[in-house]
Amino acid sequence: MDERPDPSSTLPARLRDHPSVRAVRARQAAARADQGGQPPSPRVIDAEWLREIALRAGADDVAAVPLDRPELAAERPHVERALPGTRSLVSLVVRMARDNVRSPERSIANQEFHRSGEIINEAARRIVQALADAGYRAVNPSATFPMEMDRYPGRIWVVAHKTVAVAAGLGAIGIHRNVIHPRFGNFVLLTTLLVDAEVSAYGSPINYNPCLECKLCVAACPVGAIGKDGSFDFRTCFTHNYREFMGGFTDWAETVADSTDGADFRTRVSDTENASMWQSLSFRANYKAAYCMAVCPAGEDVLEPYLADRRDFMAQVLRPLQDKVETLYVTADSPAAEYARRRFPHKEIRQVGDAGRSRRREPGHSPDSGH
Ligand code: B12
Ligand code: SF4
Repeated sequence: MDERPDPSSTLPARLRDHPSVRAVRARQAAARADQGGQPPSPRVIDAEWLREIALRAGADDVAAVPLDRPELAAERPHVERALPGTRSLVSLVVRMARDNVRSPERSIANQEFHRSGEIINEAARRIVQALADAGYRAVNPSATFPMEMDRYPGRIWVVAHKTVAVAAGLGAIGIHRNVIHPRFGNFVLLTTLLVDAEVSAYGSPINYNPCLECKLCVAACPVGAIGKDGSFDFRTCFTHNYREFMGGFTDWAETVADSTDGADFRTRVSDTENASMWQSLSFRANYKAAYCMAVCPAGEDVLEPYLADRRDFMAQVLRPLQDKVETLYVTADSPAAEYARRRFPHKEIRQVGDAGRSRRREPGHSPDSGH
C-alpha cells in the first residue's frame, strides 16, 4: 500500500474542494488502484513505444540520447534553458524527396526544404503532445526557423540537431558538414525533442562514416565554401546561400535606404533580385544553392545510380548545377569571389558586405556586379 500522506490534506480547503482538483485526485486514485495500490514507479519512457509514436507521427527514423553524454556538453546550458529538468534528447529524421533537392530549378528545391521542414515540425509537435498525455514534460524546438533572433548574430538555434543526431547514432557528418544517414543519405532534415525523463534504450554513434569522400560536394559548391579536407567556410556559405535570410535582407534594406530615388535603386538591385526577395519575404526565405547536399551520392538507398555509372551520375546531377546561369553573392576581394570567377565564369557575381551585413561603399561607387 502507498504509505505516503494524501497530498490533498495539505491543500487549503478552497483548492481541495475545487472541481478540477477533485477530478485529478480521482484520476490518481484510479491509477493507484490499477497498480494494486503501488505508487507509480520512476517514469522511464519505453523506447519501443516512443519509436512507434514517432513513426506514426511522420518521422522516418528516431533515436534517443541522455543529456549527460560528454559530446553533448556544449548543448546542455541551451537545452536546460529551453526545458529545465531535461534528461533525454530524442533525435528525429525526416527524409526529403531527393530529386526535388537536386533540381536546378530553385523553386522545386526550396519547396522541398520548406515542406519537409513543416513535416518534421508537425511530427515533433505530435510526439510532444503524446508525451504530455503520458505525463512527461517535453518540448520541440524548431527544426529550422523561427530561431532566437534576439541573440543574432550569435548562436540563434536552441539545440544543434546535427550534434544530437550523431550522438544518437542516426548518421555521421560528411565532408560537406551535413549529417549522412546510413540509409537515406544526406537527404534528411533533423530535429530534437527535449524530454524530462529517461528512455529505456539509447542510441550510440555509428562505427563508420557513410561519406564516400568523393568530393562531389566540393565541386558543386558555387562559392567554394567546402574544402577538400572537410573544412567549411561558414561566412561564404551564409553570404551566398542565405542572401534572402537575415544578413542579406539587412544589406538589401540598407541599399533601399542609401538609394537617392527609384532610378538609383534600380542601378543597385536588379528587378530579378527584388522579385526574389519579395518571394522570400512573402512565402518563406529561399536558399540559393544547397548544391553540396544535392549531389551527395552517399547512403544505401541513394548510392546505386552513382555506383552503376559515375560519369552519368555527374552528367545528370552535378553538371546541371554547375552549368546553371545564376547570380552568386560573395564578399569583396574574398577567396570566394576569386574562386567563383575562376570556376564559374558564366555565373554573375555580386559583391556584397560581410555576410551581407556591413557593406562599406565609397561615395559614387556602385556595387560590383562582377561582369
Ligand atoms: C547554423 C546552421 C547553418 C549555418 C552553419 C552550417 C554549419 N555547418 O554549422 C549555415 C547558415 C551556413 C547553414 C547552411 C546549411 N544548412 Co543549416 N543549420 C544550421 C543550424 C541552425 C545549426 C547548425 C549547427 O549546429 N552548427 C554547429 C555545429 C554542429 O556545426 P559544425 O558543422 O560542426 O560547425 C560549423 C559551425 O559552427 C559554423 N560556424 C563557424 N562560425 C560560425 C559563426 C556563426 C555565427 C554561425 C551561426 C556558425 C558558425 O562553421 C563550423 C564549421 O563547419 C541547424 C539547425 C539546428 N538547430 O541544429 C541547421 C542544419 C544543420 N542545416 C541544415 C541544412 C539542410 C542546411 C543547408 C543545406 C541549407 C540549404 N537548404 O541550403 C546548408 C548546408 C551548408 C553546409 N554544408 O553545412 C540541416 C542539416 C541536415 C543534415 N542532413 O545534416 C539542419 C540540421 C537543419 C535541419 N533541421 O535539418 N546552416
Ligand atoms: S558528396 Fe561525397 S564527399 Fe561530399 S559528403 Fe557526400 S559522399 Fe562525402
